[in-house]
Amino acid sequence: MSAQETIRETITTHPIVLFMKGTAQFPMCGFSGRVIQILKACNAQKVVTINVLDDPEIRQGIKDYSNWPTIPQLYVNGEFIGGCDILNDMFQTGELQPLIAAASNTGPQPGKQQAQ
Ligand SMILES: N[C@@H](CCC(=O)N[C@@H](CS)C(=O)NCC(=O)O)C(=O)O
Repeated sequence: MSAQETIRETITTHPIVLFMKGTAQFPMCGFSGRVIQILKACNAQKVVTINVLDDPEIRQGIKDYSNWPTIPQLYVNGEFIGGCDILNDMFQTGELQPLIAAASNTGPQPGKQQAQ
């Protein structure tokens, strides 16, 4: 699977995906760490994080996919929302919270059987 296919599959399978440097537990960049803080403040659930430092093709591929030059990058329901500055602004204005709340309630529910 190409990097572009992997990215497309990941962001369409999971409602909230953050491409970042490091992990949620150990961010390796202040911008990525700030976005983790913002997502926690929004009480985001089911966040999938992708550490771009693990894979140079994903690191470049996500920039090509979104046509956005930097990491972190947040996707909600398959749509690129923004990087650290945009998310910070959206959080301050209160625009981000309902978006994250809605996405946190979408997708498969743990422990519940999917309809056949
Ligand atoms: N202003 C950016 C800050 C993020 C940023 O500047 N990221 C840099 C340094 S971590 C980056 O991704 N550089 C390209 C790279 O490392 O591949 C934002 O709002 O997200």
